[in-house]
Amino acid sequence: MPKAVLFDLDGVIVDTAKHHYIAWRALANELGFEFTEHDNERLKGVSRMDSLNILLEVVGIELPDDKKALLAEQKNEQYVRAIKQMDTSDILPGVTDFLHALKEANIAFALGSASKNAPIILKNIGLLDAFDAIVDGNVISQAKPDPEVFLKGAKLLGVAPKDCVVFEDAQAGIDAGKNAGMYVVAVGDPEVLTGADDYIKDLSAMTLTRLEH
Ligand code: G16
Ligand code: MG
Repeated sequence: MPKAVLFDLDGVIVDTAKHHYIAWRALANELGFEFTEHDNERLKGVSRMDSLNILLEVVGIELPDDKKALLAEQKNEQYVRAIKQMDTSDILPGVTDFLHALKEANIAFALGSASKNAPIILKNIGLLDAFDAIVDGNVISQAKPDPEVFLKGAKLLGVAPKDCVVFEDAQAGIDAGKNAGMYVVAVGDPEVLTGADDYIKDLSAMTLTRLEH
């Protein structure tokens, strides 16, 4: 049995991916470009500024750093307006039951998210105090696929990386978990996400028995 579990936030605990996409698409439209859901797949799990750089690469323009800082801020303002409306009904299927099962089995769990907005989201969905540790975009210096976010989580929980399981919905996050030497469960489509150890549609498919890999 693993000793700790590390959860990504967006796409695993809550579906904020759609709010990120709507805000990035609005920004692209304002710049005079389309931005499809297919293009958006590359932004999942990636930091805010890296996301903007990918978007600008996709639409084929270059901008100075000060302009990019303003655009990233503008996107974040729209995104924050959306997540301020979130509540417990936004928790994805299976999450609450699985967290309870982990608590009962005395398996520690932490958040490992690239988002600087993780605390607002967790507060709004009533899970701010549920996690034994929180590692988010405010405390990491290397974005996924760098393993920093998950290695920090394991360290805070006092558990060796090989005894940790990561739940991730983004390719960058799956790669980060594998780079950390952890067992990775992908939340999503095996045709889109590669390199994970197990695949589930959402956490309602997860049990403690299945965790025993
Ligand atoms: C999330 C999202 C990314 C987003 C990043 C930064 O990470 O998946 O799309 O760009 O956080 O978010 P923010 O702009 O709120 O700091 P994760 O790791 O929770 O999936
Ligand atoms: Mg995610």
